Amino acid sequence: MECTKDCMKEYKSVAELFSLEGEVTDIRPYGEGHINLTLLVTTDKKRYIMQKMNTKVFPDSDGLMRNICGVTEHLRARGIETLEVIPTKDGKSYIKGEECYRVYAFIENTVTYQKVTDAKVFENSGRAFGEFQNYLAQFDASKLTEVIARFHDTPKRFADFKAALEADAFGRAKECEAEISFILSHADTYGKAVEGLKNGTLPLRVTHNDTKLNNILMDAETDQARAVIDLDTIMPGSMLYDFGDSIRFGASTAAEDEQDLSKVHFDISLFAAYAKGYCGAVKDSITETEKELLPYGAYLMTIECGMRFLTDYLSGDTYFATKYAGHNLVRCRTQLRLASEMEAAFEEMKKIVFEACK
Ligand code: ADP
Ligand code: GN1
Ligand code: MG
Repeated sequence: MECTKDCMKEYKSVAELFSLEGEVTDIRPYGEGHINLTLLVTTDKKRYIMQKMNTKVFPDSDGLMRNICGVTEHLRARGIETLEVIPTKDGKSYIKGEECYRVYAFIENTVTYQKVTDAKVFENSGRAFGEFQNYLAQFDASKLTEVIARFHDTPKRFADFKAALEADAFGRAKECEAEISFILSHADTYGKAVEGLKNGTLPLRVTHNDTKLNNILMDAETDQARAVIDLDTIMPGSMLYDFGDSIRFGASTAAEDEQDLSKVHFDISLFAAYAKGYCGAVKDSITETEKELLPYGAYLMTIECGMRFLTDYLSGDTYFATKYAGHNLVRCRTQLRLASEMEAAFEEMKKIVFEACK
C-alpha cells in the first residue's frame, strides 16, 4: 500500500468525513507500519492519524473496530493513555465501504523507534507491554472477535509456508535455498506454544500479538512509554507471543530489514533489558511454565516471522508492504539469523528471565 502521489488531493475528502477540529491543511504518508496505509492529517487546529485499513488482512472490519473501541474504552476507564478513535460525522467508528478508513487523535510529543538505540528505552517498552498485559487480564475475552484466526499458530504458518514453496508461483525458491532448508529443518520446534495452550500447561490470555517497538509511543522528552498502539491484533493468545515478538524486533543489533547480515546479531544485553522491564511488570501473574518458555517464545516469534516473510516473498509480496524487490527476503534473512543465535543462547536467556521474575 503506497501513497507516493498527491495524498492531499486523494484523501482530503475522506478526512473531511470525520469529526475533525479545524480545516485540513496537509496530508502525508506517516510511519513504518507494514499493514495499513497510515497518513498524518494536519488541520489548522490539530493533528490526526488516518488509516486506510487493510481489509485483505482484516476482512472483518466491524469486529476489528469493535475490539479496538472495547479495549481503548477499558484502558481509558482505568486512566491509561491509549488510542482515541475519532468518530465520523455521522457517529460511526470508521468509514466502511469498498475501502475502509479510521482516524485516531495524534498522540503528540511522542516518538516511535524503528530500532533500539538505548537499552533503557527497550526496558521501558518491556515494562509498558508487561503492564499492558496486566490491564488486558481484566478484559473480558469473550467480547473479542478473533480477527485473524490462528495468528500465531506456528505449525499453521509452517503449513502455509510449505504450500507457498510447493506452488513456487514466481519461481523464487531457487534464490532462497538456504532459508528454505533452515525453516524445513526446524519443523520439530514449532509446536510447543499451541500445544501448551491446547493442553492447558500455558494459560490463554488476552494478548497484543504485535509488540514490536514501533507499536509503542515513547514520550519525546523522557523516553518513558506513553501508549501501546496498533491494537488491530488484540486477541486471545499466549504471553510467549508478546514477549517473543518484542525480542525478535528489538534485541537485535540491526534493523529488521538490514541487508548486511554481518551486522545482524542477537544482543543478549538488550534481551536482559527487555526481560527486566517486562518480567518485572508481570511477575505476580506469570506461571513457572511461562517463565521456562519465554526464551523459546522469542525464538518462536522470530522464526515464525522469518517464515511469514519468506512465504510472502514466494507468493509475490502481497501481504507485507515492501519498498523494493526482495525486501521480504532481506527481512526473512535477518529473522533467521537472529533465531539461530537465540537457539545457542537459550540457557543464558532462561537464567536472565528467572532472575528478572524475582
Ligand atoms: P500498521 O498496522 O501498518 O503497523 P500502525 O497502527 O502501527 O500501522 O501505525 C503506523 C505508525 O504510525 C506507528 O508505528 C506510529 O509511528 C504511527 N502512529 C499510529 N498511530 C498513532 C497515533 N495515534 N499517534 C501518533 N503516531 C501514531
Ligand atoms: C506487521 O502492522 P505491523 O507493521 O505493526 C504484522 C506483524 C509482523 C510485523 C513484522 C497484522 O506488523 O504480525 O510481526 O509486521 N502485522 C500483521 O514487522 O500481520
Ligand atoms: Mg504497527
